[in-house]
Amino acid sequence: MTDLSSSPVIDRHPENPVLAADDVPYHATLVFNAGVTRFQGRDVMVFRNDYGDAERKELHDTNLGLAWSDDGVRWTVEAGPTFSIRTNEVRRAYDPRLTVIDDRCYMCFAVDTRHGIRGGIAVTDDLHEFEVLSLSAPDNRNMVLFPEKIGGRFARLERPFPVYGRGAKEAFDTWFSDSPDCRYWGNTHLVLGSEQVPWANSKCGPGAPPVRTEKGWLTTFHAVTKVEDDLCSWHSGWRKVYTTGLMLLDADEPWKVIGMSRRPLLAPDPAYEYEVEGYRGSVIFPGGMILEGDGEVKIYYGAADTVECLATAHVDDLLELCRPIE
Ligand code: BMA
Repeated sequence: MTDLSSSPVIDRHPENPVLAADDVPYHATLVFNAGVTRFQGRDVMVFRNDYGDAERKELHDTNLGLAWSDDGVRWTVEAGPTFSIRTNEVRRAYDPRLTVIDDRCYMCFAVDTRHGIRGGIAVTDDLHEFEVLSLSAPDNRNMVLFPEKIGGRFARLERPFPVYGRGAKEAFDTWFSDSPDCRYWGNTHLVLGSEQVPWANSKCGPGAPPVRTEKGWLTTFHAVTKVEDDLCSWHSGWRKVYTTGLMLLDADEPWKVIGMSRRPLLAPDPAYEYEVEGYRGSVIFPGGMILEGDGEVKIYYGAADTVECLATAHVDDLLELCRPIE
């Protein structure tokens, strides 16, 4: 099997997980795949909560929880969930991603609908009242917004999943689109084909929203490696390892990859996210990235589709990993 180990430049936080079901003051079972950003002077997290009966390994529904922090490590969860978009057509929203643009907080999310999976974008000024700006055509998800307009336009990464067009394989890729108003999207470009990720043999897609550095946009992506043996999971037959990759995108034409890590930045650790008694072991899914003034980068990720964790690295080390791709 390909070497799926983490880069030595990244450290898992000693207090991981930074958020788990026990921290939530309402019915919570799997708390993971959160969006995290800094908004109005505090760190804010919107997390996915799949709830049900953990002992029976049954899930009943999903909502999105809201938490705040002053240090990015200890989080206080609000009394009830936030944002809901449920209708007869839309079953649930999940995998939120947060980006602050011009002092407003935007949230990308996926929705399962009766007619496919769609990527949504909403905007809020308080994390309680949201205005939905757009919902893509199916199937699309893992959308993330860049934290600034580029050439005067909102910009996003996304992962459509063309089953027929990609030969009925899960060979899904990372794409770019932009928009004058966050409602109408176009100017679509391929960013990263899954075949360009040396350690993956399946799909890749956006992770956390990008951060600006002096060399370009630094961003994580998720990459999937299918393996032959069953992995530790609530349900048998789970054979996908989710890792986190890293790439650097051109500042002005962000569909151009300047460099990419040759190996995973974060891969499930055997004693940690891999064999954890969780929903799907061997899954790491990044959803939040904060660049501090001193160069520390905080990366928040869902682990084993069960808890939310934090890892840190120095921005210079991350930029160093991003080598030109073939
Ligand atoms: C994907 C999504 C993610 C999840 C991942 C691993 O299809 O559902 O939310 O983390 O699978 O289970």
